[in-house]
Amino acid sequence: MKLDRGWLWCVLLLSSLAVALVTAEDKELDADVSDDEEMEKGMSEILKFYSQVTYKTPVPTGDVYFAETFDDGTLGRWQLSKTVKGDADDDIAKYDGKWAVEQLKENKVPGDKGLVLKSRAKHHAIAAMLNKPFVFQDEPLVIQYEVNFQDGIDCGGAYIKLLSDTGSLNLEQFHDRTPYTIMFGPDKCGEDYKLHLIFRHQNPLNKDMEEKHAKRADVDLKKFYTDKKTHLYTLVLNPDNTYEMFIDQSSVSRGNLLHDVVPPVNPPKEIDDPHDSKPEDWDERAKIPDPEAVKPDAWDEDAPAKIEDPDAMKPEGWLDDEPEFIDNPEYFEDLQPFRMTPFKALGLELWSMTSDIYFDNFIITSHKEVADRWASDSWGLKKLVASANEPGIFAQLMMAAEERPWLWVIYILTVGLPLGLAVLFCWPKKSENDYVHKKVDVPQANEEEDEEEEEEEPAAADEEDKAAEATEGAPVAGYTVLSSVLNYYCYFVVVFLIPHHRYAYSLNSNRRS
Ligand SMILES: [Ca+2]
Repeated sequence: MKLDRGWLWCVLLLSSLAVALVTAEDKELDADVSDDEEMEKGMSEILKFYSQVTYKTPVPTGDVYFAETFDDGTLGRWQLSKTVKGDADDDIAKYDGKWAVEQLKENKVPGDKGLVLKSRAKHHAIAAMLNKPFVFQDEPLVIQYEVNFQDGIDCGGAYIKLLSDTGSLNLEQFHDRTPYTIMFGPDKCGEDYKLHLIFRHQNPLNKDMEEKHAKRADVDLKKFYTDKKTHLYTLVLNPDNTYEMFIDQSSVSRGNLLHDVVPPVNPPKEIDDPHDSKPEDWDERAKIPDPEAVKPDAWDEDAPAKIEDPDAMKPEGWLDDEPEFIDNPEYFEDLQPFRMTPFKALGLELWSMTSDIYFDNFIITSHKEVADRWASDSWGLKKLVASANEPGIFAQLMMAAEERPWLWVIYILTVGLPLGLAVLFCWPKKSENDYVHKKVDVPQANEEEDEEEEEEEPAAADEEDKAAEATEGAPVAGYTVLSSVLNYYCYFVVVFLIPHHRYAYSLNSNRRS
């Protein structure tokens, strides 16, 4: 009897795990082909939450050089480029990529709009003048804006250029070679996920402009390009030449314009002597393999593999004191690379193989706290709405079962199994008491019947006695079995159920867009 019950539970446990495993795989496929509308319907309840979010177009709380929310739905202060890209093929050279002002496709905040790059495989260029030029003096520079790769990103950029105050700046003629002071923002091609910080530094000797690239970010950037959420990009440049870049207000890279850019701002003090020449018959080898070397009988592994070349001779005119390096004639030292060319416009000059890149809430200021406040009034609400829309594991399970009612069997098994085991092993052993009563009461009730029973099943009492003895040890064994089963159950939930539903959700949300 006991053996049968154990087997029954073992079979139940194994089969439910097996079914659940199969289901997990099955559901991944199902999630892939599930209907968009079904998922949206399931989310309608949660969407009620954000209809209650009150959005007000943010207003900068301090002095700014530029602030743009796009919430009025127009490109009023923006100028589309009417020119062509310098080195592009004629058929695609024109900056004819479309821009629009519209809401986010997903996780809309009522009343909030942004700038959207609309065309695939076209050059886009748009720019706007600042309220006043930014001059690099004693105040930091803080640039911040939002990007959402609403359709993901195959190959394309979402960086901005701060256009130098050159006097001849004409936004209608904005193109790839329009002088800029700083280029900042995300860019991706293939599996290379970049966050650019490039500045143009003027060589004080020859007045040439040279691009300096900040070192790569310290964190893996992939998720910011693929999760279809709105991310906040911030650059802080300080008058002491330090810089720091943030994504979603977390630091991803910091450094110093003097030490952490390539090529370095300041050239090396000394360079290889360009006039240092070698004789034509110069042998690069300082040592050669010993031509007479043979492995002797008593081979010494510690002996040098190479010896001085006995035929090596110093070429004629060799100067032992001749310096290998000379002073770099192009040397200069600029200890304030922060003092860059002033800029007076913000431009986006982009090519993308994926459309619907969303931009919003550009701000340029000298005060980080102004940018932070601006973010909490704008990006903060977007983030709130997006996280409210992300269903929890329970909601995901319910939504999945709405579409596939047979999943309820799995849920009941998954939840019911440990409950059943708990009841089985932990419930007071009522049967043992009945046993005692039976053994005591039955002879008083009907001796004849008892005799008959004893005749018919002479071995039954013995068996019952043994069973009663066995059940005394059952609670301890029961708890042990129960605790291992619960362990397996927790393991199953953590390893299969939770990741699966996160995966299923991400598949569904990818498909929705
Ligand atoms: Ca906006």
